[in-house]
Amino acid sequence: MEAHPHRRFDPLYREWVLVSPQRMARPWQGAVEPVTLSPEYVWREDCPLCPRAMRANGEVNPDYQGPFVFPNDFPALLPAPAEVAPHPLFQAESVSGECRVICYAPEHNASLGSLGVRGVSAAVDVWSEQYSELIRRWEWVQIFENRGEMMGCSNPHPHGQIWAQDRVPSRPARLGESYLESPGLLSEIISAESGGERVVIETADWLVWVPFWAAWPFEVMVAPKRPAPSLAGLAHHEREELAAVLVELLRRYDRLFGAPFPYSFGWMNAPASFTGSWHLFGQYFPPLLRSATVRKHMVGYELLCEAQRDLTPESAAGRLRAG
Ligand code: H2U
Repeated sequence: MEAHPHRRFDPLYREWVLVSPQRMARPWQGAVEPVTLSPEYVWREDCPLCPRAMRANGEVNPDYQGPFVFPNDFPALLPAPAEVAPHPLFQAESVSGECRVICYAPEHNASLGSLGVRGVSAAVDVWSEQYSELIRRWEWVQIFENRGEMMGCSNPHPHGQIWAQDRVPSRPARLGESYLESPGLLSEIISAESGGERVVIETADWLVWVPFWAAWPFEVMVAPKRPAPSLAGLAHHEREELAAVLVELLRRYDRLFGAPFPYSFGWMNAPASFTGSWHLFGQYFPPLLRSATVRKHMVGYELLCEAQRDLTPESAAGRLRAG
């Protein structure tokens, strides 16, 4: 498998990925994107996420000291569902929900990883509280973060988002089907990966690894070894260990190419009315491939057929471990 094309199956989302390790030797003439450095200011009046600054809707943020959550002024989901017309071919359905923004810290020039274990612990607590509050009213609560311009992040101030809605979206719905059909699936995967060549960080309670079927070059999963259904179901020691694990992972990411590592990250917490046994995990999807400027594009074959990668997950894990 180290030198020949093969396909790998993701049993969680039920997708295949084409792995072509022999292509790593090819000359590279793809895009080289310029590195844009975040402005190094601790506070910026013109940043709507900074303490005491005015947001787009005219509200002034409080002088917050720790994590600060506010309703997204440009929400993708609205609380009241709209009427949709039935049609046999062009199916539509109503959806309702709410969106929030989480500023992890007041410092404009920080990143989640740079906040250290205390700062990340505070973020873990806020993620967990937000999930607990929103899951009482909504079926699905998606906590996520886009880091870096490359991932469409609109502002370098360290922040994430929450979208809560009345319906389980497509990918988590597929994940739910896998959990219902194969109870204990993620526990089995974790046991099989533990101590192995795809592990990046392993502690008593947590495993961070490049999944066997990872689509993005340095994609990783973060999961508690005990099958807690959500962040809210974690024990105190699991939360504390999680903060340390995330700080370590984010440092390794930033060290890999010597620059802030862009990614999309999110938590897969249990839906409100899920009847099987859900196993929480987090996923990082970073676009970088060869350097801080050379990224992987999901184009051509990937758009038309399925994800494809050259660097094997085993090599990616090795590089993240060594970093
Ligand atoms: P992103 O950087 O991932 O786009 O997240 C920033 C969010 O902050 C974005 O969803 C919101 C945007 O709608 N925002 C506000 O709610 N108010 C503002 O004044 C600016 C940005």
